[in-house]
Amino acid sequence: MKSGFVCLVGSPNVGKSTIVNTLVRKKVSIVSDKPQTTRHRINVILNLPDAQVVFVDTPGLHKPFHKLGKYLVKIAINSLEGNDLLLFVISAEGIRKSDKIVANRIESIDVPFIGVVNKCDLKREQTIKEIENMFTSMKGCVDVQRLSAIKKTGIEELTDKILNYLPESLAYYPKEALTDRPLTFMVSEIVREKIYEFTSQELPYSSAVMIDHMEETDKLMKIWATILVERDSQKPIIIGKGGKMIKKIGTLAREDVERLVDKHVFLSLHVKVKSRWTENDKTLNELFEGEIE
Ligand SMILES: Nc1nc2c(ncn2[C@@H]2O[C@H](COP(=O)(O)OP(=O)(O)O)[C@@H](O)[C@H]2O)c(=O)[nH]1
Ligand SMILES: [Mg+2]
Repeated sequence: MKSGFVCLVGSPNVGKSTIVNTLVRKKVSIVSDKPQTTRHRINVILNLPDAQVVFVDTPGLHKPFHKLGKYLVKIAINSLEGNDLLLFVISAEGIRKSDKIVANRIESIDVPFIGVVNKCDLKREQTIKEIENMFTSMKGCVDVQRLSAIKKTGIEELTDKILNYLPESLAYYPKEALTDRPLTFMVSEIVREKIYEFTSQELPYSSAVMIDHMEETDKLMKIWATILVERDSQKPIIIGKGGKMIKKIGTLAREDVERLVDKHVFLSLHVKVKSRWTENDKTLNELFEGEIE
């Protein structure tokens, strides 16, 4: 049996979380078109007949512009070492300055990596070749792979290549496990994904979701959660006209949670203003408990 940890690294928005979901064929890590959607490290588990691959999805590495951003970069950096393999992901849209910063990080540690060019459906042959050349010239590069996580091309080839670099080892998690995270975490992430989807500008970055209480019976799961925002003016946006927005967020989040837990879900959301929580160490420590050294 082969088993090991494979960490996805790259700039924000290159498609890391989408790749993880495609690799395990289930939506576990949240995705949006806005950078810095992934705030936490999450282990997403692929169980194969003779192997267990633990994918570590991280927030992207980027230049932090507020305290929350600094926490995200710390989580991404802390996640690099101690893996059996890295997947260094760059988008076929082109090499950005932040990709070069990531490259330096990767070369400074002693873990092999597969260079992944994602979004190849955009068909930028010249750029794709440039990215592949950059990968193969780097220290630690063991292979390259072209991918479209959206169109699901290159996924099987990538899985096979990954298995080549995993050590013989017993499984780290039970066979039926999909993630290392508790359900409370998954639910708050799903609600956050809907906020990212339906609100714009600074609102996604000003909000966080905390689970207040959960009750479970055989047929029903009841969840009460609070959406934190930073300013009074943001509360009516999340609630929407006549409560329309919060209803939409709640309904779609409930449906996703139902798919995840396979039972009926009751989800109650309420909104609370907590001024400048993105700069507040106490709140940040609570949100990122166990993820920051
Ligand atoms: N065209 C295209 N878009 C993609 C692909 N993979 C991801 N995306 C989009 O890129 C955006 C960022 O994806 P996400 O997985 O959240 O990126 P992350 O920040 O690196 O985790 C989303 O809008 C995705 O739908 C792909 O293969 N092709
Ligand atoms: Mg992500």
